[in-house]
Amino acid sequence: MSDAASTPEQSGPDETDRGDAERSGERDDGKLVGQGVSRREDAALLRGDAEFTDDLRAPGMAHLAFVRSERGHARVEGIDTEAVADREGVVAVFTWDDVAASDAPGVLPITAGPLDCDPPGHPVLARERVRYQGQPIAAVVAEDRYAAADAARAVEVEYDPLDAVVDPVAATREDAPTIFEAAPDNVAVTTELGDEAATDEAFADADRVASLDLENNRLMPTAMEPRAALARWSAADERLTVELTAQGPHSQRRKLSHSLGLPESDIRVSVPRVGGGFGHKNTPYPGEAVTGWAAMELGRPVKWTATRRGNYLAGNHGRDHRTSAEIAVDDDGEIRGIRVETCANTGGYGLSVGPAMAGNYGTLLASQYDVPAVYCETTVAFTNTAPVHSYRGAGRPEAIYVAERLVDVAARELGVDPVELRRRNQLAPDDLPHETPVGANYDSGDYEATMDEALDAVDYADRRATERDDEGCYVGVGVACLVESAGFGFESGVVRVDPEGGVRVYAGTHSHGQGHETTYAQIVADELGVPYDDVAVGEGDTDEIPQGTGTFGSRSTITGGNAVVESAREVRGKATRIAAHLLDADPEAVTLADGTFRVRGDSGFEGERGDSDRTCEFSAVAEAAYGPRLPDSISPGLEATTFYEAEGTTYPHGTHVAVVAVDPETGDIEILRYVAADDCGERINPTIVEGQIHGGVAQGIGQARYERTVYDDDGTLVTDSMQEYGVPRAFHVPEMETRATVSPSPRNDLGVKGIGEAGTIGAPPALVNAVTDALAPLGVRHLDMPLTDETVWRAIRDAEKSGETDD
Ligand code: MCN
Repeated sequence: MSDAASTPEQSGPDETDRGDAERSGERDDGKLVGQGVSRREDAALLRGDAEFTDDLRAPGMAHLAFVRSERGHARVEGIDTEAVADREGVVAVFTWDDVAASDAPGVLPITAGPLDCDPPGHPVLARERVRYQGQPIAAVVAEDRYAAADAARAVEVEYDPLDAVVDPVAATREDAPTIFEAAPDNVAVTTELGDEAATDEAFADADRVASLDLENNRLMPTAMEPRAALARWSAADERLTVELTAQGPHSQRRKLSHSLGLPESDIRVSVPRVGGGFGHKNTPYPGEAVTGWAAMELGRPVKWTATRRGNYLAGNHGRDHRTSAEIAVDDDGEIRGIRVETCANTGGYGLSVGPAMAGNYGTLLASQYDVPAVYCETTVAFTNTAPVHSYRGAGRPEAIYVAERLVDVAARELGVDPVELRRRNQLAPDDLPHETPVGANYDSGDYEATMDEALDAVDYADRRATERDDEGCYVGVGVACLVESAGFGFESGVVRVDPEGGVRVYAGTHSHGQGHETTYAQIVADELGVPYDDVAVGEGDTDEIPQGTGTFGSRSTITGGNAVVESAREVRGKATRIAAHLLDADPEAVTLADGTFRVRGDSGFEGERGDSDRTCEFSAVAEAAYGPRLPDSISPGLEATTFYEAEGTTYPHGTHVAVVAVDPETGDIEILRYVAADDCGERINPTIVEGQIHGGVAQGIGQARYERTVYDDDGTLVTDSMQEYGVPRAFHVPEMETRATVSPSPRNDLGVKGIGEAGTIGAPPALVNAVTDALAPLGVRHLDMPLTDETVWRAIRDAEKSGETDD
């Protein structure tokens, strides 16, 4: 099989009688990699034994609560802390003046590349001005969390309100209030990708142009566990330890170091179990920095846990794009070009979002197609809303939504089937690797074969033939093809064997629900030739792990997985040399399987497996590695550290198909079928891969159907609780089926690509394409997400009314 070839595997309701192994497409080569091994982390989670940050306690611990801005944009004229400072149980009340009087810079770093302006960073407590509702103004530390919360509520803040702007397009208009003096037009940065002149030419030459204005709705990440930190200062060691909930301990340590003015070596960050991150725990926040700073100031442990409202107000939000997009096509269906102009909201201080999002965003606008000319201009605007940063997909769902909606609209205008238009333009396996006009370089895959997997599963042709079901509901089928990028940056992987033969694996990534403890153990057990149960996996402690980048962008398996496999290979090589020494054999003749070294057939006696009777256990080799009997040529110890960087980005792909029935009376959408066919290269654990797709699709359904973040014109968050914000519940998520093709990536040894974000990328365009397909007979061309019952009902009513008028 060539690198680009694909092998279909399938699972789903119609496969349940085929047994678990076959159902999840497992390999049958005796290796753990490829098996749907049950997640070892789940037992503790299910029993309630797992420890999250808020479960941690420290002797003498005090509790911190924030006084948050109730205004979207205002000057802070005064903070009256006197009334609460003497309250029983209150230990201290801090404002920016206290931070400024200390050695700490107290400002969160700007983490991304160049902006078009140079605004100040995000102060950990407000300096004179607040730029979004929820921005921390003061911190109250008390003996218990209730006293802290009550006192924080009692602190009086005097504001001088300023005009606010919450919409990114409005923020760039001349009459908009200025948020940072350094950016008078509120533009953080504009980016361009692709060749504008070549794209204009392609549009001029094309037979037709279809255009679409759309909004990618703002989302509020809703991890079960809100953000939290416990900080301890050791006066003896002059060292700060911060336990917190995050996606990458080392990047958190770096950011704490910047804002607290402490060298990284004086900070230990340790991340216990994390109850979901979804991208929003990968960025620095005032909460963690102030908790660390307060622990240093007070010389006692301080804990802070965000409330749900605090998390919604001041945690990063996601998406929030306004886009005008065009696609140029010839009458025979050939796509000639894509032109996109996007205004992205970066909120009050979301300084790292713009360039990062434009990077993940513009580069994927060609989706799976051979598009000769693509041009994308992105304007990133400051507004008086919470910072906007990465949320599962981080630019990729926004890009694929634009591309896949455009293809559907073009198909409608050409009068061709949307699948046929996709087929006509999809890149073939032989076209790969392929560099797109916007700088992506796709590695491998058979896009059409993966699409056919999904289409076959829903009997596409039959579905297309049905316009209304027996109850009069409009039936629609939506197809979304996706390609995404995964595998950025370096990662560290350590494999350490203790003198008794136990294997401990460390990586700089951090699982917050993805199951690395299981999948890294599968990889290392295979590579070392030791039992799976002998391999333990640790992530999350900067004192244990040399350096790391973290878990985001579906990068961990590609970077962390390949880092640990390289270390395991090195350890195995050394262990084999030690075994050869113990067995008095040539290392070339020594094999390792199931934790036992054997000398291959030179002793006269051949065992059943063709091996000799000269054996030694892995544990004996481990003991010898730390003992006195090693020859001079072998150094003591049995461990290896790898800093791995992939040869290039990988590009997972897939096709998601939704079949829906829309009730014309209520606007309700029933998802009749949802099929996700994805290709993430070699799968380490097909069951975990399937779980990742399920979770992502559930979140994608949330975006497409329910989640709408609403600010009023003053910058007050209206949807500040789960009563107002439509997080999907279990009964909103339909049964879904997964199919898989396997096109190994040629860009890393394991042949893997990422899978953590495919669901959030595929689901929104599949669902919106399905609903607009269902309502096409009424003349509905496009609807912005979320497609709530009301949105759909109004669209049907409006269409019916204009139909009546036309008649
Ligand atoms: N995997 C595999 N074979 C592959 C690819 C992945 O078996 N070819 C497995 C991995 O070994 C890992 C899991 O699937 O156990 C996800 O791997 P990967 O795609 O490498 O993604 P990451 O581990 O880097 O996770 C990041 C990704 C992102 S960006 C978000 S956001 C996200 C997500 O994963 N947030 C999550 N999945 C989440 N799942 C849970 N439960 N909670 C979150 O917050």
